[in-house]
Amino acid sequence: MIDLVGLALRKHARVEVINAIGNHDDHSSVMLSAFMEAFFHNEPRVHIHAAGPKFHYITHGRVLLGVTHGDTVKPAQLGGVMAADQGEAWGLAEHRHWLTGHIHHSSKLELPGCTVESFRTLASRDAWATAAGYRAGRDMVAIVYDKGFGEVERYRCDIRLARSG
Ligand SMILES: [Mn+2]
Repeated sequence: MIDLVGLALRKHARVEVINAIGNHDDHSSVMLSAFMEAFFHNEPRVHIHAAGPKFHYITHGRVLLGVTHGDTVKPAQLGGVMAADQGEAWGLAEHRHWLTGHIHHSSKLELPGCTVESFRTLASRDAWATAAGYRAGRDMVAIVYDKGFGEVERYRCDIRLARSG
């Protein structure tokens, strides 16, 4: 994580980090954020979001992003959660997106006013997931949002590419 933030700082003026608590890391996400906050406490360009809240929001021009793991709220409810939590930002935004994990496969739901997208994981399947028939691929995604036009670019890094260093 330190290396990732260091790489991002070479390219960007400001870096925000969200370690969204999932259903398997109630404490390690909080610890990771506390450690990163301490590590970067002399770097004003880095903002580590407090790990406690279950829902995180970032406003970027007319873009409003919501981040949550996805284990506590059904995707169809997330539009209302964003509107309730971020009423003013919701009104000013034109592009509203939830970024979630939890189900470990790609999906995208278009709700009135926002989309809810889930992403794959880099982690390998455990015995339970294998036995349950889950076979989703492993990758990570970088998305570029224009302040006015919303998503303009998207990059996908396959697990094999990530490993090849
Ligand atoms: Mn999960």
